[in-house]
Amino acid sequence: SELDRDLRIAIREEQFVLHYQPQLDSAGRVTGAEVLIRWLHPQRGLLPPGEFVDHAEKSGLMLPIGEWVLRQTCAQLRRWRDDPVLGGLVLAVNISQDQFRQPGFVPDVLALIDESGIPARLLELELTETLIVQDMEDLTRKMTALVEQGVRFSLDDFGTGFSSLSHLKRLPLDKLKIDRSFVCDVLSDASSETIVRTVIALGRSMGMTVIAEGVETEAQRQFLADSGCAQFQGYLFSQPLPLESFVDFVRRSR
Ligand code: G
Ligand code: G
Ligand code: MN
Ligand code: NA
Repeated sequence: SELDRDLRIAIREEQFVLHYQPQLDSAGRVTGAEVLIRWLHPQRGLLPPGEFVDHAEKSGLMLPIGEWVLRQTCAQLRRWRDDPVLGGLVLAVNISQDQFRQPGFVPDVLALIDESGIPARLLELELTETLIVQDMEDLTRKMTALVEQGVRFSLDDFGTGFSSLSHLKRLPLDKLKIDRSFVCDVLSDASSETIVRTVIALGRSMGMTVIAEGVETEAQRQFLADSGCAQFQGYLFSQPLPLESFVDFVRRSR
């Protein structure tokens, strides 16, 4: 298809850019960002992932794209390494199922970290529930190999899939991301409120950091903070930003 052909060109010519959505702690300090890809299409302009990620996953093209994202992220962490303000920021990268299931995933990630000379603890990999409910054996082995080197894992969109408590217990996860569908009506829907409180308590009791996604109002942030949520991400603070704007945002927040 046309999209397929254009994506292959995009990969070859590196027509992608990364945007960074700030993540903040309860004191309002930026702890890092989620890295989100956009396609700078020569005719159609800046395209969000919704326009191409599904297609790229179906046609296998998310593998080279995902590798590019990881490489760029490590390069960015390297550029910030010695900066007193930017040097400690954690960058979280979305990992697609196919990408994680590649036999070479672990050595590839470790090689990227090694080549770029960054502390592995600054790289966070976001996995989805769909990914973690399959082949626990392979999953645990790969995650453990990376965690032993310092890489961190978060579970994205938590609460929307079918992961169970035994998954959470067995996997070396550092962070739970409460899905924004619960956050958006946490103050208006009793069951969302219960889910949010329960997820926060669960994560904390298992030693995980809990982050709320899609925080749009101060009232939501306050409720989440009062319930013990440690980190926040959403339009209340910032949309995903181009690099320079993200750096400005971090410097202003200090
Ligand atoms: O950028 P936006 O806020 O529209 O992101 C939509 C979704 O696209 C995200 O929730 C995420 O799942 C997906 N996405 C964004 N960047 C990447 C990426 O680099 N790799 C993968 N696999 N998915 C991404
Ligand atoms: O990986 P994930 O699908 O969670 O990616 C985050 C997506 O959520 C991105 O598309 C981002 O633009 C979007 N997003 C981030 N913050 C908010 C928010 O506060 N409200 C809404 N509606 N969407 C958000
Ligand atoms: Mn994500
Ligand atoms: Na999400």
